[in-house]
Parts: sequence; C-alpha cells; structure tokens
Amino acid sequence: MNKSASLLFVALLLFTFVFQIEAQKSGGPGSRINYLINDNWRFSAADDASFARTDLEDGEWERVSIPHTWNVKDTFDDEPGYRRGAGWYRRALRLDHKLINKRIFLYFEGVNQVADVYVNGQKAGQHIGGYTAFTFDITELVKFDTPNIIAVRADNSFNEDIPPLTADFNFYGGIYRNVRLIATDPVHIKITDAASSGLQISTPEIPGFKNTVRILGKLENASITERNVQVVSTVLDARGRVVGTSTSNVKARPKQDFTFIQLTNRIADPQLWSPETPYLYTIKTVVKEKGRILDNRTDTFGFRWFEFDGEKGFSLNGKPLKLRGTNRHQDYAGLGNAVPDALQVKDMELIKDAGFNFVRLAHYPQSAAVLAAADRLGLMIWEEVPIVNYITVSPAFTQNSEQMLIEMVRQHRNHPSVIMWGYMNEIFLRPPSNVNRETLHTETVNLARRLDHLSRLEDPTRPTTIAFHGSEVYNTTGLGEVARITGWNLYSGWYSRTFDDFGKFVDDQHARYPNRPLIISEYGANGDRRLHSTSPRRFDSTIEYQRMFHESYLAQINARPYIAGTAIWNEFDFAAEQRGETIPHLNQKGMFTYDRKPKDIHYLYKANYSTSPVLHIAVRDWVRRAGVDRTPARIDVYSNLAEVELFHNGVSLGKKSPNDLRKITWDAILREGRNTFTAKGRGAKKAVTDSATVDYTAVTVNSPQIAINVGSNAQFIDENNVIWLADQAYKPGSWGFVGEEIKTIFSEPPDRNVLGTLSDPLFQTMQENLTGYRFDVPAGNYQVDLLFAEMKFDKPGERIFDVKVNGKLVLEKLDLVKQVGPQQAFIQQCRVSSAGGINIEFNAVKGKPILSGVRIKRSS
Ligand code: GCB
Repeated sequence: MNKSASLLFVALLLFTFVFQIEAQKSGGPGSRINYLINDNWRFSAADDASFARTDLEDGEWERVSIPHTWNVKDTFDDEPGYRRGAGWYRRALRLDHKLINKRIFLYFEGVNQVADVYVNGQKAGQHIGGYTAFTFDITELVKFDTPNIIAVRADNSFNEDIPPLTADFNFYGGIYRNVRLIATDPVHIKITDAASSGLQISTPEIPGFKNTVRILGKLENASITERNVQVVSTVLDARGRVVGTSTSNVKARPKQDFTFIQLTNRIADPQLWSPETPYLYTIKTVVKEKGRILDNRTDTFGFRWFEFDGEKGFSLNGKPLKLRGTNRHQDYAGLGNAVPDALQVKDMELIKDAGFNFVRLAHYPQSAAVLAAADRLGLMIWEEVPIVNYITVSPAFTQNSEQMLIEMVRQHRNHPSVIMWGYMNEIFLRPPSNVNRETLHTETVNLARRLDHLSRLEDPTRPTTIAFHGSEVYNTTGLGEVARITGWNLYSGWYSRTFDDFGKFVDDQHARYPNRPLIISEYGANGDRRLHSTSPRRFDSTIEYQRMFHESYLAQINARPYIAGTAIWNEFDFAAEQRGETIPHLNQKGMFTYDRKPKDIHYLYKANYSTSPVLHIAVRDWVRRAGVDRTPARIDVYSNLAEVELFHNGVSLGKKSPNDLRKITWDAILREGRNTFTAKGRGAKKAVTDSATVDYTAVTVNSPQIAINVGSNAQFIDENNVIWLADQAYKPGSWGFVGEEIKTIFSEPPDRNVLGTLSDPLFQTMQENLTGYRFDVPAGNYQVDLLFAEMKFDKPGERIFDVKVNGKLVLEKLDLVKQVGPQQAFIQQCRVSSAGGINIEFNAVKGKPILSGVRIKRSS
C-alpha cells in the first residue's frame, strides 16, 4: 500500500468508527443520522468522464477538505479572468451494515454551479445553480461494509441558461459548502423536496389564532408496504418547556409521499421574535409506528408579524421599526467563497454588534449557518436569487430561475429572520447588445411576474422585492409594479454627480409612487485605508470620502421617515475579479476590510444604531500621516455618549456633545512623531474611554525623503510605510509639477489593474503633458525614483519622451508600451549630485509625456 492509500485506509477506519458512535449517539436505529462528510476529499482540476469510475487511482490527486474552491488565487492575480470550468472531487465512504435497511442521502449545501454526482460510477443526479442546497437519494447505489466511491463533477463555466450571467462578484467554482450524509428509515420526513426540511412551519396571522403553530409536512414512504404512522409535533419554549403539541395519524401508501397538516393548540402568551428579543421556539417532529421512532427532526421558529406601508414604512409586531441594515457577500480574504460556518456566523455577529437589524443577503441565497445565526441574533433578512444585470430569454433560463426560487424559499422559509424574497438585481443595467431592447424588457417583466407569482404561491406569508439601479427604465417598462417592495440601489455622489441627488431621487419616486414601500437596497463608496485626503473627491477611494458619503446619506435617510429600510453596500469588502480599482479585484465599499478589520466608518453606524456605549476616535485608518504645513488636523469622534472630552498628548481640547449624526470634531495641530489622543465620556453605567495614536511627519524640502503621488489629491501609504504626498503645482521654496497645459489623469473610477505592483494608486493617477517636476532642495546627493505606467495606450509608438534630471538624460525615447508593456508599473532610478534643487525635465518626442510618481531621497 503506498503512503496516500494507507492514509486513506486509516481515515476510512476512523470514519467508520466515528460514524458508528454517531449512530448510537443519535438514538439507535430509529433515529435519523445526519453526518458532515467534509474531510478526506481528493480534488483534480482536470476533467475526464473516467473520474467517476470506482477503479480510478486518485492517490495523486490533491487532498482537500470541504469547503473548497479552486479560484482563491487566480481571482487576485494579474492575469485577466479566472478559471471557469470543471473540477472533480472524490471520496470513499464506508457504510456500516447496520444502515442496510435505511434510506441513504447525500446532502450538498452548495456547489457552484452545476454539480453531477456519481456513486460507485453511477449517476446519482445533477443540480443546477450555485447557491442553494440539493440532495440525492443514493440508497440504490451504495454497498455496505466496503468503500463506496463518491465522485462529484463541479462546473462553474459560463452558461447562458444559468443565472447569474454577469455580476460584480466572483463565481468561484467548487464544493464550497458542507456536504452531509443523511440516513433515515424508509418512512421519513421528506428530504428530497427541493432539499427543504420537509416541513413548512408558520404562525398564522388570523386574529385570535395568532398563537397556534401550523405545520405542513411531507412524509415519504420508500418501503413497499403500507404503513400506519403517527406524526407527533411538540413545541418547546426557549427553556425547554412543552407549550404545544399536535398529532396526526397518517396512512402512508407504499412508494408514495404523503402530506399532513397540523395546527397546535393555542400557545399562551407567546414571546415574540424581534431584533431586541430574538425569541426562538423549538419544534420536535417525530414519526412513529406502533410506538417505535422511525424519524425525527428538530427545527426552530419564531412568532412575529410585520407590515410594509408606502408612507409609514415597516412595522414589526405592530410597532414601527426602521430596517437599518447592510448587505453581505459570502466571500472572505484568502478563502474565496469556501468559508467555514464559524467565520460566516462571526460575520453575522459583527453585523449585529454594529447595531444593525437588517441584512440583505446579496446577491444569492446564503448558507444554512448564516440563516440560523440571523434567527438567533435577531437580524431581519432580505434573501434573493442571483438574477443580476440581465436575463437570457430562453425556457431553460426561466426554468432554472424558477427552480432556484423554489429551492431558496423551501429551504429557508422556516426562519423567522427572513422577511422578504427578492428575485432580481439591477436587471436592466447591462442589456446585451445582441438582443432587441424591447423584447428584453417585455421578457424580463414576464419573468419577474412568473417569479413573483411563484414566490407568493410557495410562501404567501412574505412579500416580494426587487432591486433597481437609479434609472427610470424600471418605471417605464412596468417592472416597478411587479414586486411588493421596491429596492433602489443608489450611488449619487459615487457613480454619479452629488450626494444630494440621492434625496432628490427618492423624494421624486416616493411622490410619484406613494404606495410603493421603499428600501434603499444599496448605497456606498470605496474606502481604501492606504489613501487619505484633506480634500477628498469622488472616486479617490480615500477613507475621508467614504466617510463624507455615508455621513451625507445617513442624514438624508434619517430625514425621510417613508424610507422603510436601508442597506449599506457593503458590510465587507468583497472580491470582484474584473475590478481594477486601487486594490485590484476587490470591491472596497465595505465597512470592514476583506479580512474583517473595521474601517472608521463602521463606527459611524455603530454610534448611530447600537444601544451599547460607543466612543471611537476615527483616526485608526490613518495612523501614519505626513503633511507639508501647520494646518490643524481634523479629529473626528463617533459616539453615542452625551458628552465627550478629547485629550491630545494629555492636554484637553475641550468637552463637546455629538451632533445629530453622533459625530464630534476637534482641530489639533499634530506634532512631529507620536500623537496620542484620548477620548473620555460617561455611559449610563460607567466611564468610557478610547485611545488612539497618530504618527506624524512634517515634510519640507529639507526632509531626507520626499515622495509624491503625482496627479492625485490623496496621500498614499505603501507596503513599506512610505507616505506618498498629494500632488501640487510647483511653488518656489517647495516642489511640484511644471507646465502650461498639464492634464491630470484621474480615471473615474480608476478601472485598470496596474501590472507588477501592489501600489496601484500611485500609477493610476498621473500628470500628462508636464514639462517638468521641480524640488527646491538643498545641495546634496540624491536618489531619484521616477514612476510611470502607460494606462491609455496598448500599442507602442503613441507616446515617446525623454527625461532629464538636472540636465542629465536619464530616459531617452521612453516608449513604455514598447519597453515594458501597457498597464505595467515601471520605475526608473537615478542618482544626482545637486548644488541645490532638482529639476526634472520632460521632452515630448511623440504624444504627451507623463509622470505617475516621484521620490527623492538624500543620501548624504
Ligand atoms: C451595484 C450592484 C452591486 C455592485 C455595486 C458596486 O449596484 O448591485 O453588485 O457591487 O453596485 O459596488 O458597484
């Protein structure tokens, strides 16, 4: 036996051992067995039909654990695109002979996006769609007391019949959510009904009956005999006391499904589920035959009711409540979408901790662990199927969309946290050019109608919703009339014009469609913690602009009670391979970084929404600063305390109370070196303190190093902690660019990855057509670094120029495309001995010279 085979053998033995223990633990032969089989998988990125065969030697394949994706690295490299294709997973599974009379199922929580499952070389089934669970009955394919070979072909290729077609997130391939083995008696609560629990638990809203629990269940009798069984449902409160029961007697015909309906007794004074008190009841469902347990399940649910109104917004359990929320994508730094449950739950805890009560799970159904966490934490959920940007007009696309909706609803409908079902996002944003616009509009509205109808049919207890981008097309096509709740994704002041346009837009919509309950389903702006500005501007990705954006939006939202709810875009930075912004491949609109570090903006919301004391000095994102003059720095504090006193290096700057946005601002003259800020206030019960430090460097012509982020209003801190200052026009006694007809190149937004560097922002902005760059530095020896990247032209010969430093030619006929390639970072270093001043000259040979960054370092 070779090494990997023997390892596999040990793993199998272990598995059998653990498995038997589990079977005993869960109550003997009568009980359902539900077992995670995430470990001991083998993976191959190749694709071959023989991979399903039992006699295949897979010892050389990569050993992996689920959750797994093959796209963690290639979504972040400099090569455009990432691998979209097939990958295979294999695993041996030994089943104890004690399971011989059971039904055996494989349950997959999520495989992106088409999964073909084989057991012992035979096809168990295919599932389409990357974001919902599915299950196959493999009873007829398995053997006992000998290894069964499970093989899964996962395929994330583009498929025009499967949503999403395009979107601003990555479609990572793989088995990226848990895999389970389930074993039941032949008579069991149905498992293969769209991979749902087989039970639909609701608390009918009929006045006077509010306190009953209704259970609509499906049983499957896979045996060949008729069975007389009893289904007993027991409702327990959070302390485990029985508060309700219902029993049904079911005659289950052979090889048939049977539906039962139960209504429990009225439950006295039920505790209502809400964000403040997310009270969960437990329901135990047991299937028995002559007193012997055949199957059992335990689920949780909550009592709550809610309404949406065009004028009054949202109300929960009869009380008005603003949905204060955020959006969540499921991926995570270094993991892609293969994120263990514990981290996903942590995400939901971070969201709760910020004081939010609402989460839009954008743009697809998320994992069972996320939904369970939402129930437990009291986070209300908007969940949606991933139909994004445009649709394909085809019966298969329609059918796949409908199937996804059915699976989402059936799998997640018992969660009290879910308050609405969504089915499209910005569906008119990117119409394909090869489809007639009118047909596309009509067919999209038709599909929306079908999905809306289906959603109400599957779950009459929840309203439908849809998210639009800020365009009239949704009204003119009639799409705006289909869903019950209208979501607007609005980016005024980011993708378009000014912050104030946001308020104007929603006021106008509300005035024209007063009956539509309205949610701001997205709003946000980039925040890159390496970029800072005292004069932030649209698209600069500075933390300061992101804060300005959110402060403006929050004030505008607070002023409009008709807005039922809001959801920030996004709670966490998330990956989007095609993005070429300051951190390429990443959407940086998060309140947290991709690896879940809070940005200062997180505390704006926490101070406004949380009920626990919040005191945060908002300088954490900018702890290393440089400046050129003695202008005082603005120090902001986000706090929900009545009064705060701020100390700078131990000296009080005075006491102040927060404004309506729970923000206080002080001015402080930063001193060279370490500056310590301490804020003090009192919460209801105790004193609250926060401390933060800022290291400050004053840069003058006498400094040992001057680094300039040419063409930018923003200061950039690179990975070596070098601070590249914002650019300026030349001033005698200082430094800056020179030229009569200079053009600042500042793409809006920067949308191209710069190759060969992590300091993309340095190269994305530049001065074009400059004649010089001058530093009035004292005499000495200097190293001069000149930074360039050609971001405009892809062909050589378009831009050629010479560069001289203090009269010496350092770059002759520089043609960046020819010499280093387009989009490529290029740094030219030279040394100069100066009798005073550094004068860099640019002379055009063809086109206009450019400069992206410059650094001078005095060496003696
Ligand atoms: C949107 C989309 C979302 C994007 C976001 C953005 O409107 O719905 O998927 O990620 O804008 O950041 O551009």
